[in-house]
Amino acid sequence: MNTEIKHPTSNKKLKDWVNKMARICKPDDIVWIDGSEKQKNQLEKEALSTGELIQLNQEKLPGCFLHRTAINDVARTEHLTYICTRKKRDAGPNNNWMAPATAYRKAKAIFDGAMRGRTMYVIPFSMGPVGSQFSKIGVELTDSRYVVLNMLIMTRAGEPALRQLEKQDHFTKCLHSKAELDINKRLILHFPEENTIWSVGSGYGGNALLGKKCLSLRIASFIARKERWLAEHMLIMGIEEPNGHIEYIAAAFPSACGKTNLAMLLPPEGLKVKGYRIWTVGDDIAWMRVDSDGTLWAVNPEAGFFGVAPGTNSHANPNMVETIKKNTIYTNVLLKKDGTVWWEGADGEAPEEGIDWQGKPWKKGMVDANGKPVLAAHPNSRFTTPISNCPTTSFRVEQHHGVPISAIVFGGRRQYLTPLVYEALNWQHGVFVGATMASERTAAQMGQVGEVRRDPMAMLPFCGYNMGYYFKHWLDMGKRMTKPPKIFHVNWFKMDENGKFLWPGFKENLRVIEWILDRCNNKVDAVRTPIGFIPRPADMDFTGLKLPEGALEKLLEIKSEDWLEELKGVGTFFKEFKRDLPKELWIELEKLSNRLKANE
Ligand code: OXD
Ligand code: MN
Repeated sequence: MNTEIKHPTSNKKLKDWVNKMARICKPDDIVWIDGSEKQKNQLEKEALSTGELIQLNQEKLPGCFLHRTAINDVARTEHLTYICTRKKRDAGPNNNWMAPATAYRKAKAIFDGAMRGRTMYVIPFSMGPVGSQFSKIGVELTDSRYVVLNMLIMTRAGEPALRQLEKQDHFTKCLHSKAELDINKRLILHFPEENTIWSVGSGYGGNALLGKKCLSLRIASFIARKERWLAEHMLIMGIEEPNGHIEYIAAAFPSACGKTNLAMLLPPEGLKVKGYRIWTVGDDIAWMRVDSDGTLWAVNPEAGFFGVAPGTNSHANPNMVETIKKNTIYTNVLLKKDGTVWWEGADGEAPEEGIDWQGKPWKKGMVDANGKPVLAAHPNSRFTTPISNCPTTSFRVEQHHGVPISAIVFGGRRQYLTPLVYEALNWQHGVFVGATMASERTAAQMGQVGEVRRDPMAMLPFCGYNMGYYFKHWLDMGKRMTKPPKIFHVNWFKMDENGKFLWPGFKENLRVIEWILDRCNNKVDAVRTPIGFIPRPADMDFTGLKLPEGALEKLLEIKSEDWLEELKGVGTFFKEFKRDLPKELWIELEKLSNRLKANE
């Protein structure tokens, strides 16, 4: 390697670190990413020649490419993901923990010489608008062109971030190498006390695009507690009322609950006549701060969407269908003969044939040796696409101040227990509602169908420290606000006794959000129940929607005996945190239990 490489920065800490990491990884060359179109085109050209990317039909999908990952590298590998704090207790029962010295030693052995014969790209990037008080700068070193091209979509990468590093010394040090893409030599390590991430052996987005889950959630959540703000796994959307006034909400859902679809929904016909419009600020991550006015403000730190392809179609998400027509990188989907792409649940008929996500010839109706359909696209196939492509992108995504949050919405997938919507009694109770969030497994997931999995605030795989401290931090944040957002819980997935969904979901969800905003603006009263406030049916607008007879009653039904049973599971979950669980949550559990018993 050319050891005399001239780095385009005067930041000594940055130069020293790049040199030190290069001595470990031993790349043939080092290239700094400047964010220019020219450099991007050059990288695309190289990626096409190495086979990392396949060019798609440029007439139908301009600026779009296809990438295939290794077959065993198709999702986040949570069992290989670690939080490496000095004290194990600080990582908490919610994380895998490794001592920092052990983690560095193990990973160094894999990183050693891993970039021989390759280029090390240095990507300076900003999460959040460059220079905003919300924003954080990171620098990712990687030997993957696919990672560089995705980071250019997902973050604000290049010159402006580099210029910011002339003014500040603190940045998240992100080291990534594909190495051998060997699952046995794969580690995703976070060192929150050193603002450092080391990821090796994977090229999958969630493991390799280090600005996303690793920085914006795991490392950011740790920093946020120290700096007294919130880094959350939440969408941010604006709802414009007919008079032009826009209210913003932030919402957290576990995977497979339609977070991206909700973030950019089109109003249903019946409400469209009222003049509502939805504005998308973000679909996955929210960074939120208490402003001088005592309210909560939020930005989306990302600049793109990393969406799941299967199931994306004009019914579920017409805006996303529009968004991914240009400048998009598709990963692990079917390549059609005409150079376009397809996945299960895409618009229209399945094509007769194509090349599947593994690069093998595929034919419609194909089955494997066990008679099971051969999937054209991997169930976790993805697209990476700029947020600016989206027809509903909020004009405030680049505003340094972010958007004011009126409501925080938690959600889960529960067949029988949880009503369509309820409002927490106050902030402390709302934190309890978030901390007890859970979803049932669907047939699409491994394990027992219907089994309840706890996923507090949808942050279980993403909280970079002990969640007991995290709950306490949430409680403290509430005390710092003079006008905290109201907290709600929604469940789009309630079923009748025959296993039929009671609520149509998708765009109709706006009717629930309308009620939520009416509550925030004190426009409607509500029914107080043991679990919180639920709507009076007359306060929800069902224009143009005909629910089956009795459906609304079932959607809003609360069965005390079922909730008391649920609380047993909650208690078991809380006990995992031992003395680190804030006493306020035990108090909320007891109060809820008493209210339910009084209601029996
Ligand atoms: C994601 C996830 O990819 O939550 O956003 O897994
Ligand atoms: Mn996510």
